[in-house]
Order: sequence, then structure tokens, then C-alpha cells
Amino acid sequence: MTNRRTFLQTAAGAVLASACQPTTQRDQSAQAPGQVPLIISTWNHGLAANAEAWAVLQKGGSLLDAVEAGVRISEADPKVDSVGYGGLPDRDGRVTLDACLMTGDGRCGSVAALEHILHPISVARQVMEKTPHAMLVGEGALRFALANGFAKQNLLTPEAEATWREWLKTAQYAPRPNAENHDTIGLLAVAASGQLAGACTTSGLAYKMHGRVGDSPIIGAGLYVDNEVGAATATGLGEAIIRVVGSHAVVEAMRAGHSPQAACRLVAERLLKKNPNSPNLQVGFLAVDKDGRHGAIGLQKGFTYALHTSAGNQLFDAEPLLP
Ligand code: SD4
Repeated sequence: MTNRRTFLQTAAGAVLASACQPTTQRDQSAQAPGQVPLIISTWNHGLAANAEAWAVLQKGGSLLDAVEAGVRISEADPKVDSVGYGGLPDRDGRVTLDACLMTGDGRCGSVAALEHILHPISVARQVMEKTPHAMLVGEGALRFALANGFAKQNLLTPEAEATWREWLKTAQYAPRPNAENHDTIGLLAVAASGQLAGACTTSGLAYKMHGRVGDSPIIGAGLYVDNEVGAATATGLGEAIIRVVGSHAVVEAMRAGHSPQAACRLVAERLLKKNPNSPNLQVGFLAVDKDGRHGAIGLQKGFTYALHTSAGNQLFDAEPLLP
């Protein structure tokens, strides 16, 4: 953990700092009082996403507009090799994307294993708003996207292709989900009214089997939002998160009276107990309650999160569960 802190007052500053690999501050969740409005998101690239989401809220945009616009920044960034354009492909060399969003009144939309579309989060929103369904996958999701004006494009950048070709030389599948510290983006927003929304989007684990879907697009696993309580999102090894329905479990722990931090810890401990023989397992949970208190836990050291309040946009090291 470092001491130097990057404190960003403006959206432009946030984007710049994100590009400059900002250092982080010790986790603030335990002592932080509630603050609204609030935007919180996973990893270093959350800074730029937060800045965009905050700007939307400041301009009077809806919570849903804010969370969608925020994560679209990561989706479009070719340097983020775990989300959207520039994401590392599956073992067949195909970039397949998972995304979902949810509002605190229970509306939700999701796409999984979607190919060729730059902004899966926006397709997920249209699934929510234009179909009687909550989730579309694969070919059906692509067909829906194309029918609704999304353009088909190649998402495999030359850099990601070169990395994949290098991997093919050994083709050893050993996911290290958070090793590069720029993973799935999960972003949660609390309005001044206490209403909530969230979005989560990823290219999933590099070199996964074609057709593999992680936690990120699964409502309850990668994201869960309830205006009565709060919201949570997850990052890390999706298979482990799915097994405990992680984000829903965190929200339910808050409903039972735990603080966001205690709720994240409780579910992280449960998850760890179910995976006793996985020393390198990394999962991170972020949570907020409707009063704007937040929590953040990573199993291992290294999980960072970005927090935007009226005081600015700042990166923190989450509390690690393991020493
Ligand atoms: C997945 N949870 O597809 C995502 C990947 C991730 O940190 O978040 N890695 O399993």
C-alpha cells in the first residue's frame, strides 16, 4: 500500500490520473460516513468511469444514464484488456463480452457471450427496456444488437491478438484474474435521493473456453441492486462468485443489518471457505448502502477501487481478507 494520494477534483483530472497509473490510499470504508451522491467502481480504470458517471449526474442525467456512460469508458479503452474493445480473447481467439445493469427498483438487463459489439452494456440496457426478457446470450444477443442499430466491429486489437498467440504456445489455462490490476468494471451509483443503480461489464477471463460465461452478467452474482438496502458488485474469478451468488449475498447481508464493509467481509469469508485449496484465488466485492456508506474487500492484496463523492474522485486499496 502506498501513502501518496491522488485526489481528483475534476473529471478531466480523473481521466489524466487514470492514464498515469495513480497511486492509492489506504482503504477508507470502515470509517467512512455515508455520503450521497456517490459513485464507486472497481479497479484503477474506475477513476475514469466514475468521472464520466459523475458528470452525467451533474448534468441532471438519470442514475441509469450515469452508470451506463461510466462503464462505456472502460469498454471503449483498448488499453483495458479485460473489458470490451481490446479485451483478451477466449482460447479460440474470439472476444466475447458479458455485461449487465440494474436499477434499485428491480429492473435489469443483461447480455452474455456477445461478440463484435463495442458497448455490451448499452445492449444490456436495451434488453431491459425493449424486450420482455432479462438476459440474451450469444448469437441471439448479437442479432438483437444489430437489429437495434449497434454496429458490428472487430474487437480483437493487434496487441490482444499477439498476447493470445503467445499464450497458444503453451495453452496453459491458469486464470490469474486480478494479476494486472485492471479487471472487470463494476460501478455502483447512489443518488442524493438514496436511489441506486449499477452496471458491470467484462470480456471475462482470458483464454476461457468458448461459450464460458462468468459472474459479471448474472444478476445476483456480478451485480445486485435494491433501493430498500443498497447495491453490490463483484470482480475476480467468476466461477467462485457464482457459487455463492456473491453480490446478492452481500446485499442480503446488509439487509440483515451488516454494514457494507462487514457484508463484503462475510461473503468473502464464505467464498473462501468453499475454495480451501485455491491459494491464488482473487475475488473482490464492492458494496454501498442507500445512505452512501461503502465497503470493499479483496481476498488478496491488490484489489483497488475508485470512489467519487462531492469531495473528489479517489483511488483506494481495498482491505484484503488474507494477510
Ligand atoms: C469473470 N468476474 O468473467 C469476471 C472476470 C473478473 O477480475 O472480474 N476478473 O469471471
